Amino acid sequence: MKKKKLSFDKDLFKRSVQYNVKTLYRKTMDEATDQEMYQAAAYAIKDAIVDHWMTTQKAADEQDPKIVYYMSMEFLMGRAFGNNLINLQAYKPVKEALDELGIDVNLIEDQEPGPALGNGGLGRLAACFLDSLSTLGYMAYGCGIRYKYGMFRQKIRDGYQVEAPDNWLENGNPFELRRNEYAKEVKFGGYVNMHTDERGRTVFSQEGYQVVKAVPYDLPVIGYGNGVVNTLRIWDAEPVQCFQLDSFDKGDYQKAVEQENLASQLCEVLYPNDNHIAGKELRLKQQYFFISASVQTALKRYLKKHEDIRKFYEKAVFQLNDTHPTVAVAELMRLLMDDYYLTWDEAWDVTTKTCCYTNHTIMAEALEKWPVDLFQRLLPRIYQIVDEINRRFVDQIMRQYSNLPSIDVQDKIRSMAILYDNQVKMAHLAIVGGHSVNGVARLHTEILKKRELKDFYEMMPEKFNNKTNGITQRRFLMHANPLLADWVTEKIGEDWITDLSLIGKLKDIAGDKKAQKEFMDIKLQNKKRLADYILKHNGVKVDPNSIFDVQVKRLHEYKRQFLNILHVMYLYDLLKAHPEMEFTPKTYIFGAKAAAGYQTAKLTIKLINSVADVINNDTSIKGKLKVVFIEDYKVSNAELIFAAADISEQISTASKEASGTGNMKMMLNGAITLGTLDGANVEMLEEVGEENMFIFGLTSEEVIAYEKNGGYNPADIYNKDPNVKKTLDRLVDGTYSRDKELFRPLYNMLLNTVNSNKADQYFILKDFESYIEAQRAISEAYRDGKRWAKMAILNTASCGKFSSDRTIQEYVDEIWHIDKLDLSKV
Ligand code: NBG
Repeated sequence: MKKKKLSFDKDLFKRSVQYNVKTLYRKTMDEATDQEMYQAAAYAIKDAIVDHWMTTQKAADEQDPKIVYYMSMEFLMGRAFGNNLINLQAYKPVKEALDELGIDVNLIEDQEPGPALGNGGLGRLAACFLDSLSTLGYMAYGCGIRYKYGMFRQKIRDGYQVEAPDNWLENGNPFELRRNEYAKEVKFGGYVNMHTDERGRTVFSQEGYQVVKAVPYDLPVIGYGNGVVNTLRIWDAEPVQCFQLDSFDKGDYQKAVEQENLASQLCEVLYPNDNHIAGKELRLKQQYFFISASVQTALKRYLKKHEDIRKFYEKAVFQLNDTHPTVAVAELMRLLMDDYYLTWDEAWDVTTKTCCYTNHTIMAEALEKWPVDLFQRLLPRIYQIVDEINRRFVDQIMRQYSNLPSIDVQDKIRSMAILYDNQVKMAHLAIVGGHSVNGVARLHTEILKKRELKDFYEMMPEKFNNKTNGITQRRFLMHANPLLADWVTEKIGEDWITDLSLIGKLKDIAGDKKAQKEFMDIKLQNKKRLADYILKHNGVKVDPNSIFDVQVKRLHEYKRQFLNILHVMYLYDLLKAHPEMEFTPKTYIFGAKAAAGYQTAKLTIKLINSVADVINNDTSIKGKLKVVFIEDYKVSNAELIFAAADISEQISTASKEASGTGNMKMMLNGAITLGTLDGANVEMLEEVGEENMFIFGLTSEEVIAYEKNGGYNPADIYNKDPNVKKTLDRLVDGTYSRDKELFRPLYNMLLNTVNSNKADQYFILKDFESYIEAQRAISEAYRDGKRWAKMAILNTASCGKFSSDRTIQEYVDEIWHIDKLDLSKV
């Protein structure tokens, strides 16, 4: 049976755009700029959204389902305009309407600065999850921060990364609603006063604090074709009240100024670190700020309908996206005890049944630990509670392991206590204070259980579970690659849009000659689209018939962009030495932002650009090899890149990449993965089969064994293999830089112990040979067009598991236990 589409009134939309241009800008259609036209169109779309939004709220009020609060410091939403149209099933009518008004929909879409309130995979995952929650019809709130400046804009100057502020709110955000009526107060600092009230209860109150007003802005999150609109609620900070100068004595005046300053700083900027914690005081303030406001809101909402706060967990679940929101555990305890007078045990029961924690990394530098004195000074009452949670937990460890020798018990305490070495360990608080701990791919979860969190797993195995990540096919196929999306629909019908497992049906036609030709034609068109973008932005001409070999993701040593560019250097030498060799033309495409203070990452960007400069300008190789670094990699250009990729580089040191999600986005678009057995690559291999993927390198067990036992010396490889030696020497012989010392730090990192880091701690040289071999295999496979087309189709066809709809349904079934809204009843 064909499902009914949502209705959309095209003529009303047209009138609305014209009206908006007039009332917002006092202009006629001819006079409006592109940006003004975008705003006018976006407001017209918002009108259509609001009705659905209200209906969803009404259904939620009547049906009173359990609500997911997805708490996250990051939501990397990307542009909303096109995505909203897709999920409203209004893309085509809007495109037609705009055409009729003489406006190009692509031009309009390009006017929107995508909200970049996230760094990379972690933030984008949160965005995909919201899309899936709405599409599956579950009631949810995303809870986050409305940073005034999101992820910085990257410029490349003379090959170096330069950061520019991302002033995404410059022209306002037509999709948001400011909800002053839901503002909350959040308190920092001061001290805790303890006294007994008239009913004999011990009451704790924070005194001498600074307070800021948290004001929520709501953004709609539209489900695909079902009329469900959830809310991303992001908080901004404002001063509590404008103070009157004359009514303040000197001390108050000082405090008032400080409060104002705090409010103006809090939400100023997103910390641009991925898989790395800077440990700044302001960051902890940000965390407590949005968590306190969100937890207060959730409790308020519950109490509108329910009396017994001890059953809060029946109607709410907090999913903590990594440790960043973990202070929610203590904040919920605080509110339940101090404001709602529950006993410790009652509050603890509610808290542990409400909170769940997702771990996203095993990288040591990403584990959040706060100095006790900072934590205590900033959050005195919260600290008391954490201290008590810790005391009780340490007791529990001692009881549970009372049969062990005391030295072993001490080991357990050292590895699991929440407070240890004068630090507050946020992951430990998240594990102890909730009932679920999940990793984001099977391998990652196993590593957590067997190694990183081994003692916790032994003590509380029931909490641990895996939820392999996924991505939304609405944005990453329908919106990113309309040609392929239409082709898939033509072949198997449109139900894959909400049930990606159906895409497996394409396997039947993977060997079909006509299907192969169509599929590769679409790929070629997408490669031409990207080639145009590259010509425009980089001034480099690339050949759409060459292999587009893509590595786009945050720049991090463990992700090993360095390995990739070293191989390009190796290939270039080879080609120069053997100009007549059989050579499959290749275009290596990079895109990556480096954290502003991450020197090695920044130098790697410079190296990529320097290599690109030399190779792209060497006419002797006849354009067979090109290297492109795409500036300012972000959700919007990512979509163009994914659609055009032939090869998807997922080459992290095995065991280090928790899951990866770019790998899934490129697989869905028919790229073939070149990867290590890491993160979700392992599960992708199971789905697509080893003949349709290029796997190389050490396994995670091998890496972990080397890390534990030593036994790897990169110098052995350097000395043994003349080709490797030659490639590495190029880093310091002036080939890629007049200043021979420029890339010396990278060279040293491979061969010498630097600071306390072992030489080549990410096993680049160890994996180099097998990487070269895999690259060679790719070139060979590409020469066989039929084989390649079949592999590419099979990748798209085997992507069914990697929809975030599947992931979310697993969270629902195994952790959240929530029911769907039924809009047909309102
Ligand atoms: C990242 C991992 C990725 C993973 C995403 C989403 C952090 C801390 N972790 O491998 O590095 O895909 O989280 O789970 O950003």
